[in-house]
Amino acid sequence: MSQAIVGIIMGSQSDLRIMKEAAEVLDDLKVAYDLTIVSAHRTPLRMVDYAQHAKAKGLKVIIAGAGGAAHLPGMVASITTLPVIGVPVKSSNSIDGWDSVLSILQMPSGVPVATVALDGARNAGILAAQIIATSDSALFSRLESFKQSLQNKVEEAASQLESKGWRQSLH
Ligand code: RP5
Repeated sequence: MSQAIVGIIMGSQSDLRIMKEAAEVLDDLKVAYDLTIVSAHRTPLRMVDYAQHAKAKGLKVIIAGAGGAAHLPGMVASITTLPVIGVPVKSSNSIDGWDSVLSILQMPSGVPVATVALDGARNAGILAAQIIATSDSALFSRLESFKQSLQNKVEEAASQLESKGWRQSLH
């Protein structure tokens, strides 16, 4: 396994069902990552330690997911200069998900967190890969193939729909 360049962290084990989607897409794109639990509220000193040492251990991007009062991405971004992608998770302590979206999204000027959609861990993984691909041409090519596959799927579905008609396409 090569050196991790993306760090995936989450506030609780209960976030893994969502956050695993970032890991899965990074596996597909052959981007090395490490993944662990770091809680802003329950292990604040572990969070500080993680953020302070992230660059030195070789990470280039951090993906941080949390639910409810989701302070992890913003607090990590306040400590490190690495880009941080925040994933709002709809969790057991969420009111409706907006609480975690707004906790991560509404950062003060000077401390950005690139916030993806509610439970949008897959997009966080893709965005992390895109950031790294700006200086990795092989990864850039893999991402171009990935984008092409998205286009192909829609075009195949459209031509099937057009040839079979919408009633048949429901089955
Ligand atoms: C947040 O509280 C975590 O990120 C998780 O989404 C939520 C619930 O945590 P658990 O009570 O399931 O550990 O800090």
